[in-house]
Amino acid sequence: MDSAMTTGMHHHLIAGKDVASPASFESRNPSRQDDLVGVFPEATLDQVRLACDVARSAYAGWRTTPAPIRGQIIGQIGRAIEREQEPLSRLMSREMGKTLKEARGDVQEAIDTCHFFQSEGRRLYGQTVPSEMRNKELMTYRRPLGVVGVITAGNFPVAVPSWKLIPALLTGNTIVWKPSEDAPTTAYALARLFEEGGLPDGVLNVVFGGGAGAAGEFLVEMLDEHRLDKIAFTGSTAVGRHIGAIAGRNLTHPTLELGGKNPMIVMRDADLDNAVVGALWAAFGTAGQRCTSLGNLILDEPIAAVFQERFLAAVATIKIGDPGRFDDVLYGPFINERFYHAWHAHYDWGRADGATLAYGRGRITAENRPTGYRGDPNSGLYGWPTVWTNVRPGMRIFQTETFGPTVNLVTVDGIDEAIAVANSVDYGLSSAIYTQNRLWAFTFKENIQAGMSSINNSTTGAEAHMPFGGIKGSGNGTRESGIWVLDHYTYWHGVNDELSGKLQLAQMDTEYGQMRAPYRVAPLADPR
Ligand code: UN1
Repeated sequence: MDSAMTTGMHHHLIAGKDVASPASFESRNPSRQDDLVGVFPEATLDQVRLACDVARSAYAGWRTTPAPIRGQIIGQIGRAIEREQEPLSRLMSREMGKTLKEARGDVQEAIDTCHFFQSEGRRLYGQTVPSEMRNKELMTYRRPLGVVGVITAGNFPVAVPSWKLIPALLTGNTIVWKPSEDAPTTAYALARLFEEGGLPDGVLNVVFGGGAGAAGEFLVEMLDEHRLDKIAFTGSTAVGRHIGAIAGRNLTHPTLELGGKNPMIVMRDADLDNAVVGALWAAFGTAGQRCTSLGNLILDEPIAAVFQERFLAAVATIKIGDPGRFDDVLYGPFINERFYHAWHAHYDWGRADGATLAYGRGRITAENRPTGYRGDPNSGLYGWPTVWTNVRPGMRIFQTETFGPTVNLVTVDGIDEAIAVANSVDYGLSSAIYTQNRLWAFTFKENIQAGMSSINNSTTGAEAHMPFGGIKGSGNGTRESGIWVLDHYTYWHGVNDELSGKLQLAQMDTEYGQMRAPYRVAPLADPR
């Protein structure tokens, strides 16, 4: 990765050219505010509009490029990302604060997505369908939608954009992407690798800036101007509802990947060592800043006390700090101040709800630090791992996504109550159960309200070729990844080809009447 990608003033990428804006914003390392990672232009409404118009002009050429050729370009992008995996991962870890191990996984998810979709360019199957007429053929085709707006979050700055960009491009759409202002340098470097892969100018355009009142909101407005045919968004449920309403009034189908308050059930027969490790990772990995992070840990009564004891002992050993300096930390800083404040506010809710604060003391500072903290906590925003006990469904901390290092422990009696409690939130993204009992695992699978479930594993860690997405407040039912995502970047086009040289009327000029019925049904009595 050349150093120009990661230093100094960056530009929007529109029509294959660098475009500047009058205003700019900075991206800083959340572990060390004195480390300036990049300076980025703040897109104006006119620039977002221009990017959409450029994508529209590029659409005709891109949609008619043979799909296997588009697939080959996706393959080339994948190889470019693979070559740059290490510098890209380091850049990501520096810019948004996840550990290097996790950053490598994030980049790997994009590489996996490229591998998957490269060969999808040689499938993109349609169907041939028998006609009810002689000398007539029916067939179906997947067609691209047109210009797609993509808005992504900073917690997975490579994986989550790739889930959208790669299938959208493979199926022949052109794109305007507004990456998160929390990881713009990582996004810029990724976009340059997409360019290197051989995308024609204007097929992928990138505009930088904030969300509300800025580039993100401008991009959504492009639906009302009929400059976009679709929008794909990963972020909060509140913003997702707003985008969904605008998309809906324009009769477009948005992709909405929203929040979660993901449950994990630990049953009385579970392998507790395994469950403790799984819960610890699910709740505190990425500092709880995954949409798939564990929110509610639901414990079956006979093991609740012993599990709680072992879990709290494990929480006390968690190592936290700047992942750029210490490679053994479980998690680093908050990605941004907004996430920190939202998480900090949950301490008030927990107290007001009457839950018991079993572990955690807010922001980590030099004077207020857990033993596992390494380095200088004042250089960034770090949160104590936080554990609440005596939590009940209905409490605000039980119901609301916190997006930070905190988990609620809830005690239940048996599988039926466990599932009912797990389902009693307005989200339905991910879920997990620890049990050795196959019937309980089956009952969970059948009844849990979630788009994704794990049996004896974490709520996080979806693989790149499985359908990713949720139900209820976690989204609108769209899925990312694997073959399922194709339906969200294409529409089905049914074609009938009349070869008979004459007008044959469907349903009317068929041969049904000439066929002998296999049995006779008594005719209905004449009503007259
Ligand atoms: C997200 O937090 O938006 O399943 C995505 C996981 C990751 C993706 C999370 N593969 O946890």
